[in-house]
Amino acid sequence: EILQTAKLLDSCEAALAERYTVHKLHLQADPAAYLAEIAPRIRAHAGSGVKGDLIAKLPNLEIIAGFGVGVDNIDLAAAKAANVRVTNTPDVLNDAVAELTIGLMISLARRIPQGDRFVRDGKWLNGGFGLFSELTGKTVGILGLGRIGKEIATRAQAMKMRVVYHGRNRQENQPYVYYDKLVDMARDADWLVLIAPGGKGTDRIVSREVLEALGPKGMLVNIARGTLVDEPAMVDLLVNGGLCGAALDVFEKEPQVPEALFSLDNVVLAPHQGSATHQTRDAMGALLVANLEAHFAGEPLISAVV
Ligand code: 8YV
Repeated sequence: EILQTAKLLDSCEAALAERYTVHKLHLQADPAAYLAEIAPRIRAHAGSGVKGDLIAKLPNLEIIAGFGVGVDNIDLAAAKAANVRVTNTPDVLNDAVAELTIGLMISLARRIPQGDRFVRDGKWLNGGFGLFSELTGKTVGILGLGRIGKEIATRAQAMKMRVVYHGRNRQENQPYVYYDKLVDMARDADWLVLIAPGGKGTDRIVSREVLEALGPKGMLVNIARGTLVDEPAMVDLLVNGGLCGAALDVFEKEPQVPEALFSLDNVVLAPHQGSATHQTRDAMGALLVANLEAHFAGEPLISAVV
């Protein structure tokens, strides 16, 4: 018997229902009472967003199969302490996220969403739209040259950009220049792309100082987690010209987005859709299920975090 506490992709829910007895806590009239009754029978949790107090209520929990590569919304320490395995869905979303990153960058540089509105609003009839910047020849600094970061780097090179990176460590066999200080990379780069994991280790790593180093000509792209950025400082700099622009797929308190951004022309906003394609979400769902199957068959987990 497995537990779900939020809706999952339809194809993933169907695959789970074929294999397991699934309890959907989020659909219960009295979730607390329902949980108290089924808790001892639950051996797995399907989906991310698992706090330590839920783990504590499930004495026979063996595994949390997360949906997503990021595990910042699963209490890994509590899982480890309770001897509960945790899996995520890495790799299968690399291309989709990298693709959207480049899409957002071109959208921001060339003002594609604004141009669309300009045409729809009939403003073209009164004159041209304007001239903007392009990616060609610019330097992009990538924060987090992991699996997705490398896919972004390859695509940025295809856009004739120069790629540099910052992360905890310099990586062997990478053709890109490494910066051991984020602030130095931000100062030298035209674009700063964030694709590092969320969680305590990266909380507001993109501080006001880093944003000021990126500066009035700098473009920020966040495709990772809102928590990486000092969001109030970012908004302030975007409003006051301290940053040239930002393309943001993620925010600190989703789905809340700072309203000050809505009226800005130098910003492109997206609703956390990096992995949101049919093929990628289906693959993520299939990997979640495959991890559960491996676990219950006593086989090695495919993508274990804990
Ligand atoms: C979400 C993501 O998981 O993989 C991640 O870490 O942020 C996304 O793919 C997705 O929005 C599902 O909720």
